[in-house]
Amino acid sequence: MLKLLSITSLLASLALVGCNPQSTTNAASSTASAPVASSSGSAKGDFGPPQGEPIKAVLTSPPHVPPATGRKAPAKVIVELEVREVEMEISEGVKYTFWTFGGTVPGSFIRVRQGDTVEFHLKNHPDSKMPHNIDLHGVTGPGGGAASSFTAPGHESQFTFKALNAGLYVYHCATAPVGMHVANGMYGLILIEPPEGLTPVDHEYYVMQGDFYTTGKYREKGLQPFDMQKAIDERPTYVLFNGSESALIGDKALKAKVGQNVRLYVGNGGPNLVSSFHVIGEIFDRVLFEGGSKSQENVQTTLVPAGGAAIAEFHTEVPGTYVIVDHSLFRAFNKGALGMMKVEGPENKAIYSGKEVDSTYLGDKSADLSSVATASKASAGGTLTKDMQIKAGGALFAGTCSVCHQANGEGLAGVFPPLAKSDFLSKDPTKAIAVVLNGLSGAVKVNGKDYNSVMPPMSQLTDDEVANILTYVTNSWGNTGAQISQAQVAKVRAGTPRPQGAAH
Ligand code: HEC
Ligand SMILES: [Cu+2]
Repeated sequence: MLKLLSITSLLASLALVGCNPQSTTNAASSTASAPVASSSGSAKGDFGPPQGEPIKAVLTSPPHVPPATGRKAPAKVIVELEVREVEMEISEGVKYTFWTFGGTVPGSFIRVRQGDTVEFHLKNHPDSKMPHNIDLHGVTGPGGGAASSFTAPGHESQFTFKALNAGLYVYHCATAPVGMHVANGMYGLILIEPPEGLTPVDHEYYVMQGDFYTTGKYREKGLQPFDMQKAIDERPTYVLFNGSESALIGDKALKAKVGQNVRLYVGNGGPNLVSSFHVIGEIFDRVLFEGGSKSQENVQTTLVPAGGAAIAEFHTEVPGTYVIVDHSLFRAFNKGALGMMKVEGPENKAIYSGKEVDSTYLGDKSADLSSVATASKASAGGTLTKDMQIKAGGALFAGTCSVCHQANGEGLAGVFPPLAKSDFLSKDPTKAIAVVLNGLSGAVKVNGKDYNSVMPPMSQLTDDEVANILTYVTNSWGNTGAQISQAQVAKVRAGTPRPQGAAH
């Protein structure tokens, strides 16, 4: 902590040295001569001592948000937050040991009013292995509470602060190594309502992005440990909303009806990446950017810095699935930064002609991937059957291959060759492994017809994913029925020289 502070002050003095001397003196003298009035700066949020009985804060798990405080006077608010280290699913069939504020990633949502006096209790569950603390960006004071809240397993600490500035603030653990505590999921949001409150809306939701670093590759099954080197290199395996690939997918999608107002409290825990937050098919009518008090209108994509937040509001006009992404798109489609909002209600053809186009953006996110996890588990336990492989492969094929080769395997005349009864495939099914891993280009003849196009490499797929997809393909649409194993795929992968960066 001390070390951190001294680095910060060193940086600050370096910055001053860099300034032109004239402006430095001016800045220094003006701060020195102007007395700090209670009506200026942060102190403007001090509305005097708390009134009435202390209130226990309602905390909610994502994607839910506590109700508006509805108060007109400052109160004493008691917040009790418990740190728990829990194993949870980060992706279908993939477990991760998260460190959490309140048992969820992101941590419990806290809502108070500007001028409130907050008595903060941080508990660390006795089963925890690590000490933790909390730095709330909404706190005025050293370390944002971190200095007063270092808490060993089985202990509790307490500090009090006055919420002087209104806004949406990130909180996070600041125990060394800080980056690791944050990467494990230790962040959340605290809303400090302005005194007049926020305009009522039909739905408020809590969505927070974070980047995660596992030793295994994306979607590699089993319990995955944290990878410190990947974190230092800023090469996340997952970029997620609300701590899991499926947090806002399918049944868990955010919901609204046509004609409603929706407010999203968007946070970014980082630890490394900045989010280009976007809802496909919506335009934010209003964004309180950076979680502050100023708003911008008609926004397509809003930047949410690591350790920052934004409040995004929009009105729903037409029904359908709206896909929530980090518009740094490889994160959305290859690292999990994708969620959904389902809007129900009558069509409005004057605004949009209708028809869902889910598959364009959703890929395998719209499929049920539980068969993939089942097959993977069986494979690890040595009980994998061909049937399990076919089921898992079918789910993956829908999201990975069907855009080109079509769901029925017929392809598209002159562009995408058929996989159904393909003589290329039936001659030697193992040749298809190399096609999937390395792609295919140049002239090929399939069932007597010429193709001269490009199939991109799909080396991002894991060995068992490729094995299952190909087993599905060879056992569908009247194909010959071969079974491809994970070991066969691994062998082809290892035996294929690939330029640096293309390989896995
Ligand atoms: C972006 C479109 C696209 C996607 C996605 C795609 N392919 Fe292909 N695939 C092609 C094209 C184009 C060719 C022919 C390449 C050429 O002309 O050289 C091809 C050729 C093939 C062939 C050899 C020819 C044949 O028809 O038997 C196989 C096998 C194959 N793809 C399997 C797959 C599998 C399995 C997946 C999913 C993991 C997949 N492809 C995903 C476009 C695609
Ligand atoms: Cu911690």
